[in-house]
Amino acid sequence: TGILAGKRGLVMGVANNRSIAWGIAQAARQQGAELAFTYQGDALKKRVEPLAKELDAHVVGHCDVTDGATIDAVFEEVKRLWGSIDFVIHCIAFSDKDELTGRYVDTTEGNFNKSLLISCYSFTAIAQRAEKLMNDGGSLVTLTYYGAEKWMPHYNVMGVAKAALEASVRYLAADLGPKNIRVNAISAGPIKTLAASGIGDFRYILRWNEYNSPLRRTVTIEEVGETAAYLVSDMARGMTGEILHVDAGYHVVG
Ligand code: 0WD
Repeated sequence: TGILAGKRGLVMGVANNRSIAWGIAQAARQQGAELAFTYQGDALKKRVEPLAKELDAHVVGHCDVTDGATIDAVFEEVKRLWGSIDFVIHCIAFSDKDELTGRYVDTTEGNFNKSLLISCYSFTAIAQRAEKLMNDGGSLVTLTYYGAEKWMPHYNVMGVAKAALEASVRYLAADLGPKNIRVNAISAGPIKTLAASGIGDFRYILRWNEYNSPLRRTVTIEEVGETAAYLVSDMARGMTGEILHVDAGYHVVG
């Protein structure tokens, strides 16, 4: 039972039990979904396997989105396992830590390309593979941040990557809509995760959000997770190309 009963989904980007992807996986499982996880490299494999077990989820292999062959392999495995798929959750981003502080203007070409490849293009690369396994419609969700819309201290090239990611949500939604594949993003408020700890002054940003958001607090991975579960469910069947803020309302004041 649950709003995702009978649905099968791939969750990409679990690094540990603080990951937003983990919050989404828990909520999706609670709502009845059957899940599969990818991991990035052997170090994360050891973390992801026990987490997958907790949710009776499959582990469908190593995926480094900078290597298209590993994306192909993972979707081949999903095809072998299930034949088709109902949703994919993309929780993947990267920038060199040294450039998540100081000025955007100092971004190097190398880190710009790598950040855009991993944080933006990978969602399109995944959509290409997912489309082939979504004969009956489906749903794709990615994670973005308010730094795509407004300047934020230290977010730098990630803000530019997220702006491109949000634009790609709209283009993918238009391309895949005729196949009843919905494409949406959640713009999450700041949450202390591994990736976030690389951002300069992150604790200050958390505190600032606590003081200034309408709900006077930050959000949890459980809250982001439950919104994602709703987005990939049939309850959200009329929504695509949307950027949904789960940020305690910060976007109305910031
Ligand atoms: O405040 C936050 N934490 C927010 C995060 C606010 C709003 C949005 N987000 C976004 C992030 O930008 C990201 O897109 O949510 C998504 C998930 O991030 P997270 O849960 O905050 O961070 P984390 O638990 O670190 O997961 C991100 C994972 C990587 O972890 P690490 O920390 O090891 O880089 O992205 C994956 C990896 O598992 N990842 C990759 N996966 C495949 N191929 C790659 C890659 N090349 N690079 C990173």
